[in-house]
Amino acid sequence: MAANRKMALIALGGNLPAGTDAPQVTLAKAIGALQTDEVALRSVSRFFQTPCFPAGAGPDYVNAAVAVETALSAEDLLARLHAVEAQFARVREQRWGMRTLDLDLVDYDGAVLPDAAAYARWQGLPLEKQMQDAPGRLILPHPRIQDRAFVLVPLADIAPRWRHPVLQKTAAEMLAELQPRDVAEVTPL
Ligand code: PH2
Ligand code: MG
Ligand code: MG
Repeated sequence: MAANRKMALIALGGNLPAGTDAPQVTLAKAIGALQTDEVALRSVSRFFQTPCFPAGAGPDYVNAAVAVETALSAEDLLARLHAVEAQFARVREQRWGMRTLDLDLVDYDGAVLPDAAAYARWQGLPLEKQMQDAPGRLILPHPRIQDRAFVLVPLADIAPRWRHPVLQKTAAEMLAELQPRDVAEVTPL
């Protein structure tokens, strides 16, 4: 791999079968497919069963997280994630709709994109706006990390000391601030 490698964190999720594959099978296959000459897998979390958010909007998800080391730019890594999603039969219909595979770029080497002001706008969006408005470009770190047990539990599994570049809290600290009830619902498979 090229000398200029970056660490990235990716959240995985799925709540629909892809053909005959259950979500956990799809996730495992996707982790395999992610790896190329330019994307090296560094760690993989346990897989967790998580209640669908928003509650009642669909079947439970399987969620996980991986850390990779990559020679790709953030944009090229995102394009690669979308290509792997497409490979596993994801059809992008509805924002936050049910899906066979969702690969979200959570962190790319601590980058704040497109800039701190735009990040703050996305992070502060009320829930109903979050559901309507999809950002036209890559926002990093992922604006919802600190709110979601289904992201933070897998993340804390592989990178408890990773520090959010804007909030300046570690994954373990953000997890400790969630409602214990929400955290308890995220159960290892
Ligand atoms: N992803 C969503 C919407 N809702 N719920 C759970 N439990 N896990 C997810 O990964 C998830 C979700 C949008 O990407
Ligand atoms: Mg996504
Ligand atoms: Mg997602």
